[in-house]
Amino acid sequence: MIRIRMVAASPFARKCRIAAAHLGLGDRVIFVDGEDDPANELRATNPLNKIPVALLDEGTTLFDSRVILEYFDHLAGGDAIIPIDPARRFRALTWQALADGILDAAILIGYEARYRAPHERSTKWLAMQGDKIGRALDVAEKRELPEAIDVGSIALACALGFLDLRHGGAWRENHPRLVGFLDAFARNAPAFEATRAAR
Ligand SMILES: N[C@@H](CCC(=O)N[C@@H](CS)C(=O)NCC(=O)O)C(=O)O
Repeated sequence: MIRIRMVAASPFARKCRIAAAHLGLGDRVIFVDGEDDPANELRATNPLNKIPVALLDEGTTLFDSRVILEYFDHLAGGDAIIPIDPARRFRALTWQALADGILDAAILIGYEARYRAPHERSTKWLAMQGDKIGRALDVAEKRELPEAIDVGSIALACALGFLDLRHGGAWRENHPRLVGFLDAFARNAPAFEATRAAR
């Protein structure tokens, strides 16, 4: 059994939860919430102390979410959420990189508030992170959006879902095509709604 450390609100863990459900790996993967890993023993198997981290039966540790998704694709026989066809493959991987970049910036904005006292916070640095998100969303809005369920669409859906959860969904106003993408993704991948965090 593969054990994966997560918390409900983690968008990177959500990528893994959606992928596992979509690929029918539910009987091979257990997602362990923070409450069930109070001493962070599972989390500490990643020296970066980040989640998600996966612990395989034989003790092998896998991180980060991109590697875990690639492992799931391998378990599913390949060409499942990471296309083999080069054009589709590198398009999907680039969508994933863009979406993960949105998430990295969004999470750093949250950490600024969580880990720095008000007098230590840098508006310049926060603006820099916000600009990354804004530019990435504007570029995504103009591109041909992913239709299949793959690492690209899963990551993009999780990024937009996280902006809804932690950034008030402001992205929706000026990005109608991305709103359409997310609605379609939620219809096609029921695990998206099933993994929606309450807070
Ligand atoms: N590149 C990593 C990012 C993972 C990540 O940033 N996870 C956050 C939670 S959503 C975390 O563990 N942050 C704790 C930290 O940065 O120390 C991935 O794709 O899994």
